Amino acid sequence: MNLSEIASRFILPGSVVSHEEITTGLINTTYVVTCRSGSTEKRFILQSINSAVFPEPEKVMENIFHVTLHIGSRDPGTEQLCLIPIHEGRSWLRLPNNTIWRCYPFHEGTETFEKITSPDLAFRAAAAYGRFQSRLSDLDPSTLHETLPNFHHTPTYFAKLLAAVKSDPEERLAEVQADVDFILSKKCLTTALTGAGLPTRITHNDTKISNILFPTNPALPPIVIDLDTVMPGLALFDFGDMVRSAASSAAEDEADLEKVFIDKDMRKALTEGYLSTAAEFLTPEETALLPVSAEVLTFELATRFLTDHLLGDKYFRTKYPAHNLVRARNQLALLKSM
Ligand code: GN1
Ligand code: MG
Repeated sequence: MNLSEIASRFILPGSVVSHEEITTGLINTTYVVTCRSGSTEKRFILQSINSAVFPEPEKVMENIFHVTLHIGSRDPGTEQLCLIPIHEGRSWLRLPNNTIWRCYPFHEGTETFEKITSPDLAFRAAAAYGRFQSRLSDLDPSTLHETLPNFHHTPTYFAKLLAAVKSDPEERLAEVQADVDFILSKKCLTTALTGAGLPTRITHNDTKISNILFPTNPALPPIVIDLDTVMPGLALFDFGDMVRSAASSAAEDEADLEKVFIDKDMRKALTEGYLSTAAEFLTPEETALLPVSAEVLTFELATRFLTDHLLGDKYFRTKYPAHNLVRARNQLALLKSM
């Protein structure tokens, strides 16, 4: 089935006139599809879920369905992510080969950033992620599937790195021994969040800065996208990952490590923005651990990238052979600057 045929299974206006792949995400396959009805063109996002990463993609869709419905009902006036149903009524499409596709309206008049440059945007992004958690704070976390068990359980990633170091299937260890040693020296970070007895909430779990759509009209609130990993988690997974991503002076795969460090003004703006919407539900214990959460999430992603490099780049999509190593070293440089 080609892309236009897949698109035509969703309730879209008119016929598909073009489509283009977007390759910024590291996991799923994403297209922008343009439909024409009469003289009007409208764009949509059509995306298939990577089933190597998400073994139960329909549970991912059930979570997204549940969460978008809840947010939509709590805040009907604002533009949110919403699923476009297929003609048979469901909010996603399952093909005979078990691939799952979903379709969203393309939010025109918005922009995304791989790297953020103004504290004002940082504040708005952080307030949006805090608002996202806040809107879900009256939904019971146990009503969502844990689609990726232990997704931010840092000790699990640490153990996976140790196993990869031991097996070294691609014989890449010698080249990265210093990186491995640095990670081992930071082992105490592994349990800083998961061992702290913090409350389980509904969290986004992938709060990188490129998962926010900023309306070009600054009066409008940002839109949180990429809800694949929405599930029970700790509030600080989201805060830490957001600081990791948005307060870095450089893109996640900048290879010149001199350019990679934490931007303290940006971190301050993110903290203030997050607290502007999250302070109402955070416990004092959570608030106290905000600073360390950025270190934990940076450490965790460095560990994940390095493990994937050792295992032969099986998880994260790469654009060149040592891409995951570059990413891992980038995150380690960021961590050292925190
Ligand atoms: C992946 O799907 P995407 O590209 O937004 C990853 C995140 C990482 C991120 C790093 C399901 O996110 O955990 O932080 O790459 N998502 C999954 O860019 O593993
Ligand atoms: Mg994602």
